[in-house]
Amino acid sequence: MRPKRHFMMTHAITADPILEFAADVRAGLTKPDQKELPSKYLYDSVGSGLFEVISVLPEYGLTRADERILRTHASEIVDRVPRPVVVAELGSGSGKKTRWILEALCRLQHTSYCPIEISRAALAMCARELGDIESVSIVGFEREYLDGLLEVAARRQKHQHLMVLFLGSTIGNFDRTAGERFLKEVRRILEPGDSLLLGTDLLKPIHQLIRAYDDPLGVTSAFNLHLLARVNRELDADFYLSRFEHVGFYHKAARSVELHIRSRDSQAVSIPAADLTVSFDAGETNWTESCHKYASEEVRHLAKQAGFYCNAQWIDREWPFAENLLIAE
Ligand code: AVI
Repeated sequence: MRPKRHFMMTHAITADPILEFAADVRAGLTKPDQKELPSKYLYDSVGSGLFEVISVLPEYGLTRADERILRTHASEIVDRVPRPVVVAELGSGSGKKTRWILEALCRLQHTSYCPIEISRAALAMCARELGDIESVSIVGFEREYLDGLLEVAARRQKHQHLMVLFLGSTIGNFDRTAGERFLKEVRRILEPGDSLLLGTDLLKPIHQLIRAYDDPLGVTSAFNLHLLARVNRELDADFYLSRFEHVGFYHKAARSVELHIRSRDSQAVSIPAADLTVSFDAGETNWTESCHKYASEEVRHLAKQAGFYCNAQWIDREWPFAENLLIAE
């Protein structure tokens, strides 16, 4: 007999996404010092597909390390979490990695799982991926992270704890100050005893980091440059992709890999839907994403600053990556 699937989705009422995209592109490309295109726009269906490919590249060990820890330690992780518990995941993606946690938890209790995502397609994929787990009900929230989390927290019953999953080192795409601020916001929504399972990519040799973000096959380059193709498609712009190139370099002071798109020559690009013509000097770059790397003790300190204590840390041996179980104080 086919397992019964429980899936619901709540939609957000948002402003016109194209107008928002145009405003963000205009604001980013008119910055006086460093032009930028916000990294959140990398993750449309093309970008998310390319990121799935990045995550299986031999040079990019982050996702496999994350999965290895969750697969190996899921029972131990859920044993440490106060129950009964509702699970909320910030940026679930396809939901593949979450299976281990949900299966371990569903052996102990019926589990409500609430993926929070701005992408409706990712929520649907996540429901398909995880809907066959016995004793799970899935309610997807098409929301920004904190808005979605507020809603999940408001809906839980008095006796239920919350376990928040923030996997895959997405925290690393915030700069350190913004990351700490974000964790504090998450903590403010939680009650003492609630938990946060936080994935963080750890510091490693620079040559290894550079290869992970500038792979020889050029998938990360395609992932980065596709943002220009998206601006062309959605905002009627005329970026010639071959006149730009992907750059990934290590920023020592920030302890992050920075992704930029560099103009190969001096040129002007018109973006009618953003009411903008923008000039690039030869060699000038657009900053698109930063990927911060942490030391394991730094994560414990960060947790403390944000109002959590670090109950346990699991570190992968092959690819330095930590899964951190933080409990709200
Ligand atoms: C989504 N995030 C955790 C990835 C990272 O490694 O910071 C994004 C990425 N960008 C290029 N490659 C991977």
